Formats: sequence, structure tokens, C-alpha cells
Amino acid sequence: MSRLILHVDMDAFYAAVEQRDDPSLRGKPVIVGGGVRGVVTTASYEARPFGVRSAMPMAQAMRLCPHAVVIKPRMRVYGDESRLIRAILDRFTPDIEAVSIDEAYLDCTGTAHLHEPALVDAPALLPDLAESLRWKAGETMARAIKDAIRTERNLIASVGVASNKLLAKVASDLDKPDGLRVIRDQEAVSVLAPLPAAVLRGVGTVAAEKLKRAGISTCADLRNAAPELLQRLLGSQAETLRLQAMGRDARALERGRRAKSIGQSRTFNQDIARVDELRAILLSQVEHITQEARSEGLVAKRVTVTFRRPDFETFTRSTTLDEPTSSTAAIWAVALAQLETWWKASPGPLRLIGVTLGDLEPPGQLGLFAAPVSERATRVDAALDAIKAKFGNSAIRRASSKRLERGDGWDI
Ligand code: TTP
Ligand code: MG
Repeated sequence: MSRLILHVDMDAFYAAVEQRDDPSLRGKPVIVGGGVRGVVTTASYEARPFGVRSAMPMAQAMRLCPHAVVIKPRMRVYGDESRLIRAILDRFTPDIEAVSIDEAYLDCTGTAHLHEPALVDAPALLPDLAESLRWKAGETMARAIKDAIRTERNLIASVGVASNKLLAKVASDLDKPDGLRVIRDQEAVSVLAPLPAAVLRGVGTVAAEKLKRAGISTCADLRNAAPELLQRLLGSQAETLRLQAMGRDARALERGRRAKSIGQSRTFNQDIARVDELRAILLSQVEHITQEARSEGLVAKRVTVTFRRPDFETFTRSTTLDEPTSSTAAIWAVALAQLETWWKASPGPLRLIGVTLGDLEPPGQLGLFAAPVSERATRVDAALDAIKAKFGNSAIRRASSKRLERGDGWDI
């Protein structure tokens, strides 16, 4: 049966809250960031034409946009706001998957008829009519959600409407900011065609780079690639990704199943002695498991990296986070610091590397958006502070600046 899925994503979330609460900031480039880690969490749309992006070092952002107003993140405020927005979404369907502090999927298949009464009567014999009424209901609901968030919270959301999660997310991104976009099934292939393959779920920084080297940049490239080539590049993911590139995605919404831990490890065909290769593998593992945690609606309190030497001796390094998270950037910062610390003490070939998220739990009480990215800075700062206090500043700073110089995607 066809589904009706909406994806809601707030525009420039932290910056929009700041501009709402301080009218003197409206219409101005605003960067929310700073602190010990010194990175941009987000920038208002006025700052984006200058090239300011999330996760960019503050120093670089200020060079690009020197007249920007810099605001320190107010995590508690964003978390509270997230809960209030969630309460609005709850009025549209009980079937909601919170993906992050400002983003959620809504399965409105069962509630669409409340917004498009003709759907109730649409005879099963007229599937085309039922189909067009369903898209109409989706658009009506998306409009109603945007209106409610605007009038009740004075904030702007972008909403995507489609028959699955992949297309709904793509749709919410297409017209940002203040977007409302429907992607009907029959448009899916042509809408996806020119978009970078990285919009597909499971194509992280590392996979995207691999595909690009093989001449595959867009979803159309991926859809048209020889099956053997895809198989070689993507392994077991090849078929799912080809289906995704055609707009097909059967994933159900996840409303927060419990899992104790989510991890991934890999034994190499040949021992690896280069730290940059180890970083690349670890990053793809972090991307994978954090995505999985988010899709399960869970946040982790513990990050453990496993190192196995060629002689099979195995070591684990764990960090307990002050506040649980499922943010890729936050977990990556911790896992990378663990790798760098390990490498500094014992550089040498490894047979296996792995990373596990432990002490997983749903984020706070019911009705809260998952993955409070808002509290991330605090946690990561705390973790990095502890590591820095123990091992000195240089390892971490040297590693991150090297990443940025190379511009090869470490600075997620
Ligand atoms: P996003 O939805 O990725 O970004 P955004 O809402 O600021 O902008 P838009 O959706 O319009 O493109 O993230 C939501 C919030 O999460 C963001 O406001 C700040 C926080 N965040 C970080 O702290 N670090 C990050 O690297 C990212 C991407 C987001
Ligand atoms: Mg957003």
C-alpha cells in the first residue's frame, strides 16, 4: 500500500531561534558557535551566501563573513523549542520518528483522510483518484504544519511530502528555506537524477568519494552504472542504493526501539599501517552506526573503539559522554580522538578496527525530539577537554587542522 510520509526540518534552527528572540538580529548574518571547540553549529541564511557552514572552524567563518554576529549556543532553549515543535507535530499523526533536534518524519497514511475527507469515499476502484487525493492531503497537512509552527512558535519549517522517507527528506531540502515540496512517485526518478549520490541513505563521505573516483557523482550516474561496478564499489549495499537512486525506499518509521549497543568492526584483508586509512575506515563506521542509532531514535552515552594488532592482541578505549548523543560529528570527534591517542602511543599495523555505541537509550521523555544535538558542544567539549588535559593540546589540534588543510572531509 502506498504511504504518505512527511519530513519536517526547521530552517537554520539555532540561528532562527536567536533571531526570533532578539529582533535586532533579524535580517543579519548570525553565526551560532564558538566555545572550546570553536566551530559553527549553524549560520542564518543571511550568512550562508558567504560560504559559512555547520562544523566549520569559527576562525574560517569569521574570515568569510567578518560582519556576522556571533552567538553562543543556548542549548537548553533549543531543546525546549524542539519539544514544543514536537507537540505541534503530534497533532497530525501518532506515527512520528524524531531524527534529530530539528527534524522528524511523520507517517500520515492513517490520518490523511482527516485533512482530505474525500479520501474516505474515494472508491477503491478508482486508485488514480485516491492517489491524487492523497498527494493533496499531504500538501494540505504540510501547509498546516508550517502555518502552526509559524504562528505558534514564530519559526519556519521546510516540509517534504512523498511516499517514502528518502523522497520526503529530499523534498524538504529542495525548496529550503521556507520550503514545501511534494515529490509524487512518477516524478521521483527525474527529481533525483541530477542530485549528488550523497543524498542517498548509506552514502557517507567515504563512499561518496569512492563513487566519484569511479565517475559516479549523481543519482542518475548511480542508477545507470554497471551492476558489477556498483557491486565492487558498494558491496552488499549496491542493490539497496540502486533502488534508492530510483526513488524506492521501503524503510518504516522507527519510533525508538531499544538496543543495548550498536557497533561495527572490520577485519582487514591486509594489516593496515597508515593512520589516514584507519581514520577513513573509522569515519565510515561512525557514520554508519550513528545513522543507525538516529533511525532507532536512540542516543548513546558511551563510545568504544576497538584495536586489534596483527598478533590478535585486542585493546578497547572507551569514553563516557556527559550527555548522550547520536550526532555523527559529536561521536566522530570522540572516536577520532581515541584513535589519535592510540596512534600516538602505539603507531603500528592493525588487523581490525571497530567502534561501538553503548548505553543506548531514548532521548529523554516522550515527545522530545531525538538526539539532542543541542547539548553536543558541552559533551564533546568535556570529552576533548579531558583528553587534552591528559595528553596535551597538540594531538587533537594537529589532527583537526591537518584534516581541514587537506579539505578531504574529516571536518564533518
Ligand atoms: P540542520 O537541520 O542540519 O541545520 P539547520 O536547521 O541549522 O539549517 P537548515 O536545516 O535550514 O539547513 O541542523 C539542526 C541544528 O543542529 C542546527 O541549527 C545546529 C545543530 N547542528 C550542529 O550543532 N552541528 C552541525 O554540524 C549541524 C549540521 C547541526
Ligand atoms: Mg534544519
